[in-house]
Amino acid sequence: MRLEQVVLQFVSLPLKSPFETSFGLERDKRTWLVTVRGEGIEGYAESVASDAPLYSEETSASVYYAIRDHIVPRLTGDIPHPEAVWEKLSGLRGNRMAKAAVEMAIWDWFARAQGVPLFQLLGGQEAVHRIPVGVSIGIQPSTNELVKVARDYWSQGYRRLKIKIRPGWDLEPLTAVRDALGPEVPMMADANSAYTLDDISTLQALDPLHLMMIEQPLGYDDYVDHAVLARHIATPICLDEAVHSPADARKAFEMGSCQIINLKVGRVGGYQQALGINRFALEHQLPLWCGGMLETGVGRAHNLHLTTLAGFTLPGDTSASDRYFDEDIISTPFVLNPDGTLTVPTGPGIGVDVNAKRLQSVCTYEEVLAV
Ligand code: OSB
Ligand code: MG
Repeated sequence: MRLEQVVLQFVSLPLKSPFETSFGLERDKRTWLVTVRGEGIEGYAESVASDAPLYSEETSASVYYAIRDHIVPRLTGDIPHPEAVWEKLSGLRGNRMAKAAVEMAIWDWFARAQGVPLFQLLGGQEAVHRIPVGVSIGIQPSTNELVKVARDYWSQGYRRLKIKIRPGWDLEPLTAVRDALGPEVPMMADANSAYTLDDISTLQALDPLHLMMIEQPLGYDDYVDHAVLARHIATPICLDEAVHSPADARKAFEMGSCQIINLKVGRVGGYQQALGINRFALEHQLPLWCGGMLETGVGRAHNLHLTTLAGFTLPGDTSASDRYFDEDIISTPFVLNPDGTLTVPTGPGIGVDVNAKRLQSVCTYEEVLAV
């Protein structure tokens, strides 16, 4: 199959409430929606890069230039299968979020052309129609507010609560949620690299809370200190922003830097790379779960298809559309089933469609690139 055009649309979609992490505060989901076109079919995906290089080095601006100047010019010629895209882009270093946005849209395009749901093309488990999901709770103005928010999500049916932490917002708020909701509630914390080895005693103090894991406590590019920390705390360590590839997953696992990986397909360069990490995880009984980047319904649909793979054994961050937005950009927003799951769409490709009118009202810039 051949591609003819790649359309970049910048979307600024207001979040229902600001999302605060140790690295910053986001009020809107700002992303590139990528549409690939060819042979009369379109495919869709979105970038997970933010405007500022706070979570990752990549930004909305770097994603734009990487796609326009380096990725699209390499998409000429036959694309026999979406797995071939990674190879076409292999000369380009880094820029994995930019590569992912295009590669994922091509998987959707290809699956739609075949008339099959994306999870089938990915080799996902046919029997998995409902994905158990949790919710990621940003830093709140007060502990009381956090307990209120946590209680509300838990009563909605979410399967586990992830609470963002940073120095000064850790033991006290986590203990308050544990005390309010009880010992059975699956809870975890995400530090987004806010700590160093000087904080070992603070992190040890979290052990009695029996968290499922602590996500990315130390440096965003570090494996050595995480391996040291792992020997000093009982809480399992999960890596997020430090893992970019199957090779990274192997190194982090072999060094003992993590016992769990948060896999975001948009972070690691797309499905070809995500499938490689999934294979490694299965071979080594390394638990995976699907993270999120506050995606619109398009990225959310991709995440659900990814989570049908056998390596995903823990509830992920793919919450319902109404946890993020008053009005999503897809026609049928994702709703939380009473059993704390989201349903994987079964139509061709990612199985969701963009609401053109809604998209138009939140799209601030558009550019059509010829392949
Ligand atoms: O570290 O997982 C993270 C959102 C933006 C950037 C980084 C992270 C997150 C989340 C939100 O935790 C997960 C979601 O609900 O999409
Ligand atoms: Mg994280």
